[in-house]
Amino acid sequence: MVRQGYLAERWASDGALRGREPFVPVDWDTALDLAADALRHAIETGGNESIYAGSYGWASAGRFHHAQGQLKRFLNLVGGYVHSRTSYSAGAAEIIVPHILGMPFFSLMRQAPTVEDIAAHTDLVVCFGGIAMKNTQVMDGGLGAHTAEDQLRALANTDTHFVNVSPLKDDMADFVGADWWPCRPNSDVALMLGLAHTIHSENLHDAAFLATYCVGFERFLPYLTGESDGQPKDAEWASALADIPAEDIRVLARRMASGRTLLGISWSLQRAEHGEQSYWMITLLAAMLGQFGLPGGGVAYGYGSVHNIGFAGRRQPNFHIAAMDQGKPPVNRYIPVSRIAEMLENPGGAYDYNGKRLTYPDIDVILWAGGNPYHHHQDLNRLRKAWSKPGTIIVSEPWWTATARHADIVLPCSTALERNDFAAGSNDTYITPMRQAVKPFGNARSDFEIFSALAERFDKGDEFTESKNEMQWVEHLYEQTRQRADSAGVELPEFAEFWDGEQIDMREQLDEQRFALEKFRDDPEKNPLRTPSGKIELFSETIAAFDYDDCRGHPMWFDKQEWLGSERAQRFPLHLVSNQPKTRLHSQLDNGRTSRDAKVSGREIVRINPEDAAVRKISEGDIVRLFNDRGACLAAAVLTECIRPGVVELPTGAWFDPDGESLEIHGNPNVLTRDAGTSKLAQGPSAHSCLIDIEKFTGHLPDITVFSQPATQEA
Ligand SMILES: Nc1nc2c(c(=O)[nH]1)N[C@H]1C(S)=C(S)[C@@H](COP(=O)(O)OP(=O)(O)OC[C@H]3O[C@@H](n4cnc5c(=O)[nH]c(N)nc54)[C@H](O)[C@@H]3O)O[C@H]1N2
Ligand SMILES: Nc1nc2c(c(=O)[nH]1)N[C@H]1C(S)=C(S)[C@@H](COP(=O)(O)OP(=O)(O)OC[C@H]3O[C@@H](n4cnc5c(=O)[nH]c(N)nc54)[C@H](O)[C@@H]3O)O[C@H]1N2
Ligand SMILES: [Mo]
Repeated sequence: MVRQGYLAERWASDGALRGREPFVPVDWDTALDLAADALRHAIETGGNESIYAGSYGWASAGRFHHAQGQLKRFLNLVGGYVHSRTSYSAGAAEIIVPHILGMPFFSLMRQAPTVEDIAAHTDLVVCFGGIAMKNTQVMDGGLGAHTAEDQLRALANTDTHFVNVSPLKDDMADFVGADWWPCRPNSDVALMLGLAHTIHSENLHDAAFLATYCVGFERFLPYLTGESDGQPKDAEWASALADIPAEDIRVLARRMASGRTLLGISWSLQRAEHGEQSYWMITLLAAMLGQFGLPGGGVAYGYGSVHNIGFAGRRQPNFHIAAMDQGKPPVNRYIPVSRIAEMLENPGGAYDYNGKRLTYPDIDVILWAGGNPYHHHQDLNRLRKAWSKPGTIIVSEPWWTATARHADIVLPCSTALERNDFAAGSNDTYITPMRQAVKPFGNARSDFEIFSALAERFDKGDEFTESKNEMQWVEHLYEQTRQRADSAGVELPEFAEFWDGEQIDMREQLDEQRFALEKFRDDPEKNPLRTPSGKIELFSETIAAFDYDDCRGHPMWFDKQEWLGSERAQRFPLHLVSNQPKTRLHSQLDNGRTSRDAKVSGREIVRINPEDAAVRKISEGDIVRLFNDRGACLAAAVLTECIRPGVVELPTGAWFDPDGESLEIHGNPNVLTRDAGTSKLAQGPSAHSCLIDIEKFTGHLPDITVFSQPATQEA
């Protein structure tokens, strides 16, 4: 499908008509020729730096048909593209963690204290952001067995006590029997500081641990005590910010210091303004307790955010599962992934990022495969405007998502069910054959076929395919994996046997790992961390030297633009939690039955405390309008005591369905969320800092349009 105006005028056409003009069906050769022409034009006029293919998104499991992998391999063969760094999931953590703990965030979190260790050793688990069961059914690359609930149930049957620090009670399963601390969203750092203050003032901290394994506690201390700024960060101070009684904070602090304590922190805390601070501060708090590297102690970073953190145990693959080689990127230009709207708005504009001063490229072509920016990005009305600027937008998608609707050239891609492949999660012990279940629908092609055909148009077809077809590639990647496994002492069956069989569990063949922080604790001289000091950096000279006003040399509380304690709350008095949806993965299959059955009057559900509903005369099932100065959307109200007053929850993933310019009618929270970097350090997304108001919707309720095919016009 090609947008009508684009077919007539190519890149000279009006980009503001994206998503508003009919599509014209064309054959594959025409579509691919148009796409190749647009790329060639971009390369000739602005160079490969004018092609953006950051192409963020989850797509589908499968080692070979990895959408971005296919796209990037193709573009690297024709001179490269501007790519994206870090993720929407953990953008802030990915940058701060290497500074303070000297390892990549994703390695750190895979070494979270195990459920078995917690059951055997831990007295108290304090989880900031809970352990939301809804999130544990998911793992990048696919999950072999969904065991998190059973594991957590087993843990709940021990003497371990749980505290759920979250605006939502059901971020912790009922069967866990946790104490619920309904803190104000985004106040966690203040709460952690309050806990730290009690621990320090009552001399309950582990001074030996701080001296041996950490640097910089003494540089942080004057801030904690208030010596440096006149404000002690004591329990009273924390209580006023977090809305948790000061006495509870003191009692919990003492309890934390009296036994084995594990602190959990979900990723959501860093998807917020100054999101870096929560990860730094929890590290500091745990360092004061001195239990890093002890079984069931320290911090579980991202516990419960996806399945395999903590629930994966110590037996994890010690070799890499093979993937299609993406080649060497000829262009080394990138943006922090969530800065896309800003990049499109402001070519040449300068910005700070992790100690660097960078400028935004001038983008002429966007090429997207395997993601849905009209799902994942914040402030979608802003994105929509910025999205009108490039000359050409090409999207490979199986479905008529809002992103496909906002493209010039839509390349219909097959789904995982229509292809042959194999799956293996990133630290899972399973490898699973994915045999084609049905033939591709209509004229759909796989990304491999699409990018092979594009590569041919640049005389790179054979280089792209290496003269292998789908099944040959699948076998090739599996065999490569088998060899790597073999070198690591894991025996996998030959391809034919694997392909005809069920999924394979390697667990029994894998050794129990000893985690990096355990080895560090055993011998910090021999096994230093890869930080400048070799120790845990409670003060970072590196970060301090960046001289950022929104991220200093040690963790601290920053006032925020957007939370219940800010001035803005007088205009928009409700904090919006736009968390991950229960009934789908992001926006995927929102058009499917499971997701649609969970909606009310065809709209996504917004949960609201009965107090907040009563003031606004909102009743159960009412259609309501959520709004702020960035946008507005409709949703169906459900009243619940599970959410603290002043907070509402509208999960992500309802397909963006704008009615004109001012109202989204389906319940997509990203027309409301804030599109700003966490800080100059990480420039991560900050969706979880968002204020809104709600009112009963009394207008005529428009029909959902996003699940039907957009208008087409014959050529
Ligand atoms: N407000 C708010 N926004 C958020 C978040 C939040 O907490 N709050 N969370 C953020 C996070 S953590 C994430 S990870 C993002 C997720 O954002 P995305 O990963 O972009 O969301 P998905 O819906 O998984 O998009 C994947 C798309 O790929 C398509 N697809 C599937 N298989 C294939 C394939 O084989 N080939 C091609 N070409 N396409 C395929 C699917 O149909 C779907 O449209 O959202 C972010 N957005
Ligand atoms: N079912 C399902 N599971 C998923 C996904 C999905 O789309 N669907 N997506 C997966 C992906 S890509 C990711 S990145 C992970 C994300 O994992 P998380 O980031 O952990 O997920 P969220 O659901 O955004 O947030 C978890 C909870 O944190 C709470 N929370 C929000 N803000 C605050 C705060 O300021 N303070 C405190 N204390 N709590 C807060 C919210 O109540 C929310 O329910 O989930 C993964 N799991
Ligand atoms: Mo994510």
